[in-house]
Amino acid sequence: MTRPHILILHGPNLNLLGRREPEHYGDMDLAAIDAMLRDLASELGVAVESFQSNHEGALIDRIHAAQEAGVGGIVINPAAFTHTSIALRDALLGVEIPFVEVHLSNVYRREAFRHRSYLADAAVGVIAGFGAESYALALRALTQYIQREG
Ligand code: CA2
Repeated sequence: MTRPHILILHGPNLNLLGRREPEHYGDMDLAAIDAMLRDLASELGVAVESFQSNHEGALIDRIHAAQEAGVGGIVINPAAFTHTSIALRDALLGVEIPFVEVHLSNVYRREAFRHRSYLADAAVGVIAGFGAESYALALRALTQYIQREG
């Protein structure tokens, strides 16, 4: 059996991680998070690929390409698009790939506009507030979900 393939998507401004706002987002930069996820993926027996974009359309194109490539699951931190993007929601629903929504910060302890997600009710689950560990928890949980459901 081939290893399940999981796509990690990072939304806008996450390329700035590690440089500012460590009180919300921790001090790891995106390259370190992706490296941590690659190590975890080999432990879990899955393949991961990461992609970051500041552009809504580029993230949507990547989601469409994931379907063509037979990706089995998506871990996505949609960043600010969480709170604004019906287009991202439609893309994720359109490809029918199970996904987990991830946030570094606990968005429910922050401004009210961060409490609304256009994706959460369509996700397998949501993990928020554990910094970089949120991604690791999501990858573990999604791997188990795919193994169980697939
Ligand atoms: O907590 C999260 O992971 C967020 O998705 C991060 C988004 C924010 O808009 C969401 O409400 C919650 C912001 C990502 C921006 O990251 C930065 C990192 C360093 C410096 C500036 C921005």
